[in-house]
Amino acid sequence: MLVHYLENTFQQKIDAETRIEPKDWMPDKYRQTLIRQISQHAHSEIVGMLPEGAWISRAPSLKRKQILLAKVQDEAGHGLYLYSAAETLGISRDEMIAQLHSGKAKYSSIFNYPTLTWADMGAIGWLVDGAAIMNQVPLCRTSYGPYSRAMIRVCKEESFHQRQGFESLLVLCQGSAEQKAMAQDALNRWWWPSLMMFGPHDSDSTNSEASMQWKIKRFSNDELRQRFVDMIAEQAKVLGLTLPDPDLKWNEERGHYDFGKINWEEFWQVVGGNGPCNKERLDARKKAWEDGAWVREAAVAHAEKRAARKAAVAA
Ligand code: FAQ
Repeated sequence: MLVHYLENTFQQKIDAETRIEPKDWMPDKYRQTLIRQISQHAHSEIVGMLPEGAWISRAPSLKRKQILLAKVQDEAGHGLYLYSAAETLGISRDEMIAQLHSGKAKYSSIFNYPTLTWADMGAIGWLVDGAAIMNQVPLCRTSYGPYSRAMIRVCKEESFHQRQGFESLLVLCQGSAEQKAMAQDALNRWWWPSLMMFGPHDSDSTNSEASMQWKIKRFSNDELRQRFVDMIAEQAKVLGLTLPDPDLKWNEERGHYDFGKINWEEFWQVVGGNGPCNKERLDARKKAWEDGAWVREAAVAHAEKRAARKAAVAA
């Protein structure tokens, strides 16, 4: 009876667009769904540093190196805000990291693809950050307060990321024939995986119904994917590049671009741990965690020493 009352009051708050805050009552499934989504989002930001991080030492100029360094640092910051937001729901950072390392928690499929050329840095900014913004701007209005507030800053930074990616590709596209071919090759490899970032079709999306009712998600996976295709198809014209999809065609009646079939078999293989770089990415994260153990130990020892000193002064 009481639970029924609490659930009704909770849904009324959601319907009235009142943000849910950490100390408010919430259904356990709402809490668990948020922990799942926010922690997976945080893991994606941290694992997402790896494909671009590999190019910092090989950037073609000081300017490009500075931009890439700043972008990769931003992704680290996003991961940290998101881990903090998830912690307000009662899970510890250590538990989340353990779930990533054991394979229990997912991270975005996109980061399991290799970065083969410099043009991939442009393609990631334009397409991957572009898809991230399309999905994350509505999350600024998500129903859980700490998540929605974290997303406001994240989206501002992602928008700079997308612009730098587009500009970097534009420079390549206006360069030599070889540079333009390199940009086209990067687009060919990143296009379909970018569409997969939005998740399975709505009919196969197991979490969507509850997440939409709770206003964690404001738009469905397919709606956001369609908006992304419509945006990128126009931007590709400015670059003079061709999207690798023979079925891409403006549909006057729908007012949207039609596009070809996504290879869902590939998507589920990558999500299941069998993508081109899954093992490499997880190994890199585990090694970073182990190599950083002394820093965490030193920080705890320092905090303990300070607390002991303060207690001694007070005594
Ligand atoms: N990869 O029922 P749904 C970034 C899983 S950050 C792997 O539709 P949901 C920044 C899903 O977890 C990119 N797994 O799930 C950056 C679920 O499995 P589960 C990350 C995926 O949660 C840029 C199952 O499939 N962004 O790019 C994927 O309602 C550049 C069924 O799916 C976010 O995390 C996938 N692509 O909708 C960094 C945004 N898609 O958990 C560096 C927040 C689905 O039940 C460089 N997250 N799955 O075991 C979301 O908006 C949602 O979680 C979705 C998925 C839309 C991703």
